[in-house]
Amino acid sequence: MQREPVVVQSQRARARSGTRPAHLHFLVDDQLTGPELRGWLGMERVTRKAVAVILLAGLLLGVLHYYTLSNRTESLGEETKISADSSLRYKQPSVVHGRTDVVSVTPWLAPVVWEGTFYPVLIDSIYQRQNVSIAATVFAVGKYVQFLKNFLETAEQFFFVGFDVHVYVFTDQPDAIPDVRIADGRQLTVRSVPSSNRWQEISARRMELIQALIEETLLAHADYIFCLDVDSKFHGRWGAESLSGLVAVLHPGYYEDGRSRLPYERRPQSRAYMAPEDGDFYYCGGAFGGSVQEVLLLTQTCRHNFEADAREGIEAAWQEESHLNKYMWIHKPTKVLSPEYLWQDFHPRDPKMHIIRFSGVVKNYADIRPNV
Ligand code: UD2
Repeated sequence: MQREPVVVQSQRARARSGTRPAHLHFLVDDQLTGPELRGWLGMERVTRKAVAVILLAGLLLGVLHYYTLSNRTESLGEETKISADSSLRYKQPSVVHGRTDVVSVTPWLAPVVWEGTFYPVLIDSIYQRQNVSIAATVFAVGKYVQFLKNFLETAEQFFFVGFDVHVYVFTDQPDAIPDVRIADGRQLTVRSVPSSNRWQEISARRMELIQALIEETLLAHADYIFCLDVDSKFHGRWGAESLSGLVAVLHPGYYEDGRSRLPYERRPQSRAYMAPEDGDFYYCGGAFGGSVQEVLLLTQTCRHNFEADAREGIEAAWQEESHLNKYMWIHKPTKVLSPEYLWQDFHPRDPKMHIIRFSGVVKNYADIRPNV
């Protein structure tokens, strides 16, 4: 009897066409004999093995995936337990009620920090979980050492209480540093700096010395830094609500003024020049900060521009404060602190300041500065 034509393609033909007829099984079972059939039966065995291996691998992957997911859910459960800690039981926040007498966000969406815009316990717990360390610099050169005791004692009471804080005092009189009790977890380091017969130079050189401190030490040992005037004292909490990448403080003398009244450097020859149509706010040189990386960039730039100006015989109206304001105009601060964070004692109290956290003491410039 003539054999029925075999409908099955040869292996080579299949490889070429890349297809396999759907009815192949029937044809192989019913009609193939000899080497072709053995070949196909061999192939079938290989195919079955391959399918079994794929199924097994799929099963293993499924089991693995299941365990990974359940582990992740368990660790999320742990986090949920932590966030339910009693330190996080606080009044429900509202998005429709809040302070209406002040603005609490800039046009570039950086928070402006005022009393009543944050929950201290909540914000502290967020940063405490990150184990952040905070450095603070303060300069006490010449007669300004007299302000150190008050500054350091009140910092112990109000500045980042409960955090890892390291205060760096820069002075030309290391022996005159007052003996102040420092709490556990806090440190104080004294660094010697040269004196100067010009207060402008003492004030402005802070940028260079802070830059060196960050490069030599802080990049490896601190997360955030605040640079503060020594002729000041703390009166209220200054804590984790002030932390951010680049932090500027609104100057207490100009926060309600229009651009034309802000004491920016107005001479185009200076690198601190601000045109009449430039400027957001006027920030003070007596308090600024942020992450050590951001403050490093700020100090490098301000120092470079101050020194380049000096080589061309120009000193900006308010020395490094003018350069700081130019910097903050170009690189917007990521958080702005209200004048609660640097008030001046000679100003009458403004009812918008629900609290004064830090303020400059009244001083007689003629008595304490090396020059007028
Ligand atoms: C403003 C700024 C200040 C700085 C200055 C312009 C505020 C509140 N203050 O303050 O930061 O930008 O304008 O340069 O924004 N110092 C000494 N010994 C001296 C002189 C100064 O240690 O003989 C240090 C000290 O830490 C002092 C700081 O430099 O706090 C600023 O000097 P200032 O307080 O005399 O400057 P002032 O009041 O004009």
